Amino acid sequence: MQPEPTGGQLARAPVSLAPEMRKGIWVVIAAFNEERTVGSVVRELRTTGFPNVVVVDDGSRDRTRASAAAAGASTLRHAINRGQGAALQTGICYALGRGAETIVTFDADGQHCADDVAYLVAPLAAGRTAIALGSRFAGRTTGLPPSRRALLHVGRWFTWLSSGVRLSDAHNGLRAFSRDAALALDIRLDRMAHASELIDQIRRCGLPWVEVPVRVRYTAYSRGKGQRSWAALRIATDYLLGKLMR
Ligand SMILES: Nc1nc2c(ncn2[C@@H]2O[C@H](COP(=O)(O)OP(=O)(O)OP(=O)(O)O)[C@@H](O)[C@H]2O)c(=O)[nH]1
Ligand SMILES: [Mg+2]
Repeated sequence: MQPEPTGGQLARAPVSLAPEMRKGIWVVIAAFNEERTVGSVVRELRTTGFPNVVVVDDGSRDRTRASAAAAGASTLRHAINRGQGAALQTGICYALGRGAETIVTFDADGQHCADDVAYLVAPLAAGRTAIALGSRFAGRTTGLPPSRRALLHVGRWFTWLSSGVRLSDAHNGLRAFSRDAALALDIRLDRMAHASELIDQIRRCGLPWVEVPVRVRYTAYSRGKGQRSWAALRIATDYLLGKLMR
């Protein structure tokens, strides 16, 4: 059996975040049927120095919530499966209510690396921006299937055409928001189209953003569970309908 990718290294200068800054960071994880990975994701974040983690169990049929809680996360649960956008908005509202100064969104399927969070938050800590968007194409991916890579590039062009915002990676779940930016944004598209909706809102609100190179590791598990190619059509339809109904 092939060993699972670790995410590898990225050439970049080390960053250090002041303990006060770390205390104000809340990591929000939307999770749907992720009992196999969510516990280790939460543990990795907490041992990397990010103690405040909230997992929103999005109507899972497995032990996602129990695994997250056992690993030390605060947990919330949607009684029915509503989609990643809705789960993120639930978690962001919770984190704001707990006084978060910075909010980081992070996937539950083990694709992100906890030590990328410091790199994502560093430009916010330095007062250079209000939003940092993780980019796997400015950074590094391991195990990404060619068909998925092609689709992600189509997604970038789609976002560029529809929002006028040119990103190197438009659908990366790893992002950081200042408190004020999180208060200004409001995810209304419940499912995966929220990623394009967020870019639209960032542009409309005139919020400053930067892209930050991060790693995304596709494992056999995450490839098996992740988005199917046909889902892109549904995402585009949801997004365009959302734009019409705004
Ligand atoms: N698929 C799916 N994921 C959800 C849902 N609600 C929350 N999530 C979480 O959203 C995160 C991203 O889901 P993925 O399906 O892996 O989407 P992705 O990472 O953009 O797509 P891939 O690149 O194919 O992995 C994971 O942490 C999921 O557990 C839901 O209703 N469906
Ligand atoms: Mg995934």
